[in-house]
Amino acid sequence: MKVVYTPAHLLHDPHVEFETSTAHAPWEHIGRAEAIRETLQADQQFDFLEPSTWGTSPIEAVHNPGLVRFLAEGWRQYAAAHPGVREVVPDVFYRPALRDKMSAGREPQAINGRVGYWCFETTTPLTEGTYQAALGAVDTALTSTRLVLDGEHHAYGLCRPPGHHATADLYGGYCFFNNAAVAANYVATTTGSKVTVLDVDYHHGNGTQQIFYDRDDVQYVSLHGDPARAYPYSIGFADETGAGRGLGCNRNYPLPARADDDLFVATLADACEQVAAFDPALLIVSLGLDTYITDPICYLAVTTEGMRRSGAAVGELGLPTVVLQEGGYDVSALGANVHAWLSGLAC
Ligand code: OKP
Ligand code: ZN
Repeated sequence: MKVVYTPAHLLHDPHVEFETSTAHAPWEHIGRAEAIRETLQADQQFDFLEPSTWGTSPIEAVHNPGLVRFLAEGWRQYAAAHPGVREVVPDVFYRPALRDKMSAGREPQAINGRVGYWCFETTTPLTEGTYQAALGAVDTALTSTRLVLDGEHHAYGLCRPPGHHATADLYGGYCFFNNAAVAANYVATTTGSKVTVLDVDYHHGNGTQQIFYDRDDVQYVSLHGDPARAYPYSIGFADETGAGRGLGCNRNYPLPARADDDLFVATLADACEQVAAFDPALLIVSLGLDTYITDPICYLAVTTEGMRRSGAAVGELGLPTVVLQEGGYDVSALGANVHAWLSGLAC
């Protein structure tokens, strides 16, 4: 199987994450992608290549160009106003309700206002190299997708930073650009055929759901921790099924605490029936390994064998499949879990 990887992710190297009212070492760090790279490189079955450069137009086909501009210049503007700052986190958030009964707001010019206008939470630091790393993750997603469009049955994009929490207009949840959504939109708009994004990360991909919610050419299907208790808390419920033309093209499977291999794989089989019924020409998997039993920020209980079974269940769909890396925070098991999932897929 071809693996697309770029060292550009090393440029996104935050040292602190503000979460649950504390500052701690980031869960999302460079060691994650390096652990996956090392494990896959040790197996001859995986054939590594670097992505080509795609520029910002496929990104702006999905994201607000204002968000792209902010991510390109925000760190520099912040560093000029606040010399010595290493990572940028908003301290004020633009909430539409601030302007109830007034006309729509405009993007602030002052940098502290600007960062809170484009970011929705505090765990996603913007650093000097973040924009270049985020572009590299999109390039990785698009290059893996191109390989599958050109005839590879499967390809894996080792994207970092992840993407599925980024909405059309907002970044957050460790995500800047929505790698899977950019790739799915690229396929749908350039080939005219239907695409499914199947999201097996522990967290609901609120960004991917939002981007495609009113569309009938891209289906979004997600298994995740119940948003009644799991991040992102406000989205990912089973009754969110799409809107307008997209009604019926969004499917959520919230899972109970401690869901084990059998429950996860049985739910995935149901989800795969929805995928088969939609009949896409190509499948994009948002692969998170944070469903793992010892993941530090999740409450599911999937084992490495459950990862292999999950990959095999997706492989049984028989679809051309692009697998894109999202979360997974037990770094000691991350390489083995990705390896197990991909081996199940390709078996
Ligand atoms: C990214 B991915 C909860 C804070 C959650 C963000 C988690 C982002 C996960 N108190 N922080 O889906 O793995
Ligand atoms: Zn996750």
